[in-house]
Amino acid sequence: MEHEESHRFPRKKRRTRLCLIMGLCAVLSLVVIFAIYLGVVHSHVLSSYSPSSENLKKTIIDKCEAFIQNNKSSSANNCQKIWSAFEQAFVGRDPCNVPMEAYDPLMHTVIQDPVCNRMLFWSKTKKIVHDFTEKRDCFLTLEDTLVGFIMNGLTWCGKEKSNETFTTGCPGWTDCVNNTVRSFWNRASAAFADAACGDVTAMLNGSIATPFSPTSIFATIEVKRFKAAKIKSLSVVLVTKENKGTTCDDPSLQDLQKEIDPKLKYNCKAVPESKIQDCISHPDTACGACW
Ligand code: N1C
Repeated sequence: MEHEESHRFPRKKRRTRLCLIMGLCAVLSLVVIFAIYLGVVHSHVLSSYSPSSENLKKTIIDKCEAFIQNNKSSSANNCQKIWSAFEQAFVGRDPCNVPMEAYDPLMHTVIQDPVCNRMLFWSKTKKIVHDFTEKRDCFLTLEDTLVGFIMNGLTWCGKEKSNETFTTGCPGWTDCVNNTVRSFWNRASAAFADAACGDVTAMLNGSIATPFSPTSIFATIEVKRFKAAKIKSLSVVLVTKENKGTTCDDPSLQDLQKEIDPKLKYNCKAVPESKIQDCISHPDTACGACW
C-alpha cells in the first residue's frame, strides 16, 4: 500500500508538471501572436498617418490609374506626370502661402474633355449632389473629373526648407486664405468653370440663410468665370426641406442673377430634398423627372 502510494504520487506530480509546461507554452504562444498582431496594426497605423510622401504618392497614382481604368476617355493621361506636376505646387513651400496659380502646371498636365450640357456645380450640397451623381450618368461634378476624383477627400501640404509631403498637421480650410488644399480647389474649380458649356446646372442649399454664399468657391470663382459665349443657360436647383426655407426669390439668388451675363438664360426651381432622395433610391427614374 505504502509502496503503491509512493509510486502513484510521483507519476501524478510528473503529469501536473507536464500540464503546467503545456499551459505555459499556450500562454506564451498567445502572447507572441498578440505581440505580432500589435506590431502589424501599429506599423499600419503609423504608415498611414506619418508624414510620408510615399503614401500620398501611392494614393494619388492608384486613384489616378483607377479613374483611367473606368473612364477610357481619360487614357491619354500619365499618372506619374500628374503626380510630379502636383507635388511641385506645394513641396518646400509654406502651407499657408500656396497661391492657386501654383497648380497651373498640374492643370496643364491633365487632359480633360468638357462634357457640355451635363456639368453640375454645387455649393453647400456636397453630400446630396454626390449621392445623386453616384447613381446617375446624366450630370458630372468636378469630383467626376480626373483631377477632382483624385484629390477629393485628401489633405496634403509641404513645409518650408523641406522636401517632405505631409498628410496631417496641415492648415485647415479657413486657417489661412492661401492654404495648400483650398488653393487647389480654387484652381481646379476655375478650370471646371472655364470649360463649362451648353446648359449648366447648379445645386444650391435652400435650408441655409444664404444659398448663394458670397464666400463660397461657387460665388468667388466659378460664377465669375461662366462665359455667355459658351454657356446657354444656368439652371439653379434650390434643394429645400419640405418646401420650407429659402425660395427662388431669395435676395442672394437675385445677386446671382445680377452676377451672370444677361445673355445667359437663368432659371431657378425649388425642389424638395425628398424628391431628389426618391430619385437616388429609384435610379430608373429619368433624370429630367428629378426636378
Ligand atoms: O465653396 P463651395 O462649396 O461653393 O464650392 C463648391 C464648388 C463646386 O461647384 C465644385 O465645382 O467648388 C468646387 N469644389 C469641389 O469640387 C470640391 N470638392 C470637394 C469646391 N470644394 C470642394 N470640396 C470640398 O468642399 C472642399 O475641400 C471644401 O471643404 C468644401 C467646399 O464646399 P462648399 O463650401 O459647400
